[in-house]
Amino acid sequence: MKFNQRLFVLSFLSFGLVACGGSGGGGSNPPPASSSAPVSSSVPSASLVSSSSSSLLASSSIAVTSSSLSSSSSSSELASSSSSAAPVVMVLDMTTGWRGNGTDNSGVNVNSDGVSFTASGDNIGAVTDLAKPIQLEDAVVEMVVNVSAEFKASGANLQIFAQIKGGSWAGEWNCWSGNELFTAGTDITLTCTINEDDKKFNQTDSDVQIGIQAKGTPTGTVTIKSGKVTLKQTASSSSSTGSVYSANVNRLSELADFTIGVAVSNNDSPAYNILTNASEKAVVEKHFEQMTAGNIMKMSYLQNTQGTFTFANADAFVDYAASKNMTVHGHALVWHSDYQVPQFMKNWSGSAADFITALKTHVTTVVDHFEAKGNVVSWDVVNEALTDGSPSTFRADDSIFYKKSGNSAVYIEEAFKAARAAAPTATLYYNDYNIDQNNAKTTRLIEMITDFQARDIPIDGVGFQMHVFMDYPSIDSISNAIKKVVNKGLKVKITELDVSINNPYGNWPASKVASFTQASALDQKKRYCEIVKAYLDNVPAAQRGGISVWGTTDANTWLNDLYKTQFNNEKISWPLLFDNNYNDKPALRGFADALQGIPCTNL
Ligand code: 9MR
Repeated sequence: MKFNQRLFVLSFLSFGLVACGGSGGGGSNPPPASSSAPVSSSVPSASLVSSSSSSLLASSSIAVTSSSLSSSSSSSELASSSSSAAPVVMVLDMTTGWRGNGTDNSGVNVNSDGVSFTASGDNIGAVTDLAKPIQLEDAVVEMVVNVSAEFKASGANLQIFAQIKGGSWAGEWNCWSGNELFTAGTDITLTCTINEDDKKFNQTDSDVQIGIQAKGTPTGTVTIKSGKVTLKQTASSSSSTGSVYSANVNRLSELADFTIGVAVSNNDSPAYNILTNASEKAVVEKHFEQMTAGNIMKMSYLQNTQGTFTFANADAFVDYAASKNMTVHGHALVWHSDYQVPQFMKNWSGSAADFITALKTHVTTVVDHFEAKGNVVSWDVVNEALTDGSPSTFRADDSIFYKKSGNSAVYIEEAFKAARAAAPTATLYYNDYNIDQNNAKTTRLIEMITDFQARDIPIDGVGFQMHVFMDYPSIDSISNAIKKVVNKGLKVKITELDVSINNPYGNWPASKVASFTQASALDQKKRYCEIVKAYLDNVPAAQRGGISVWGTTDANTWLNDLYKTQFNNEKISWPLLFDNNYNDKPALRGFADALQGIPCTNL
């Protein structure tokens, strides 16, 4: 392979570090008394300074830059129109898609450090693909690399390059990194601006491969630890949040050794119906391996009139999941929340014993029905039966189940027993919000578990809903709460994860974030990463029930409804992994970073 070496631009780039913004508050219900104070946010942006110096090659210029650190607050939007100056950042997935480059290469080795290759000759390297259409003119490629002592001693150099995939070397861009730059075993960030004007190639009709290769007479190994490409082009999405960011995640669920799921709509939200909305389908099928019905498996959807079960919608949803090799997390057999409690239960005038029988009939009939399908592998048996505040108790006045069971929480254990009888191998969860705050509610939860275990009530796990804010609750609280459940030997499932940018409980409205800025998006990326990391750090593999996000697109989040009043009808939660147009958000990258053991940053 021949290489054009007309222009070499090399620079070192450093990014500044950052404090996250956000403020404290509660979950889906009233805030705790102990909301944390808001923290101001500032996100330094990276800046690249280049200076030319002469080159050995007449027509080349080599620019070596020193680190440049800017700490100004970033206010750039994730484009709301094509006139925005938002760069499109593509983070290279270091876990898959790489291959050896150059004649007689021996392939690549992908491990937790990144992508390595044996530099056995001139032009041997590693490449990955960027799908067409793309425009790389003036794009900045950054790769963090690490060379072995043998490579350093061989005197060989490195070259970042981009070219048509599988095509000739013509039309290629590349940048030179001389051996003198490397210290064996020390990471170095190589930056290449690909701007050879006379070497443009057709990236609209051809895929591009991008990578790094050894030059000279190399021996030893080179490891690419991470990489990203910042396109010069501005975002062209018409999305209201406007991101055309790519997190470069091929399939989120493939990165985890536990189940990654998502809540989806059906006829409860027709515009986003998983069975008919192609964008919804595409994102769900691409990244997830489990679905939860956002609403349609709740009580009133399945048995609105006593004795008449309506399974058609839920069946279609569960069958669709099966057809895509996805499992289903059943949600929720028993939940007090008014709108989905059937009228016949609300109006119950019979005895407490008969009410419990009716409740058990619901549980048994529903679980039996879906057992027959085989892909409903777990259930939220009882949802949100504990109160907020301190001390936390069983919900009483606002729970029809408690009241109609003779002012008793016995309905909870009866529901678990009925579910176990109908589904001997399904994982049975108690599911709740705010228990991640490691507060009085968490304490009460643990007491309930202890009691259930002592009396052989069949509970297998706890669902942490995890409707959280940017800095509340703290990762420490989340970790400690999770640990308490782990210590009881139960499974932990994050069942309804979302991370709202705005928090109507903490210093509101002074803390309001009015638009979804790049700074917010990157802070959210870090927050997602930290939450997933806390899960990995604190839940042993055998007790991981998985993580599910509560929706796909920011356009269809329950938070848009919940905070209608506080947010003055503005849709300013932006809590999910995909923007209004189903484009990746940095949050998706953050989730993936944690799964791949990549440090959590807002860069
Ligand atoms: O996302 C659900 C939303 O569409 C419904 O209107 C709402 C009804 O209260 O329920 C939402 O989902 C809830 C889930 O079932 C239980 N945990 C809290 C979720 C958000 O409210």
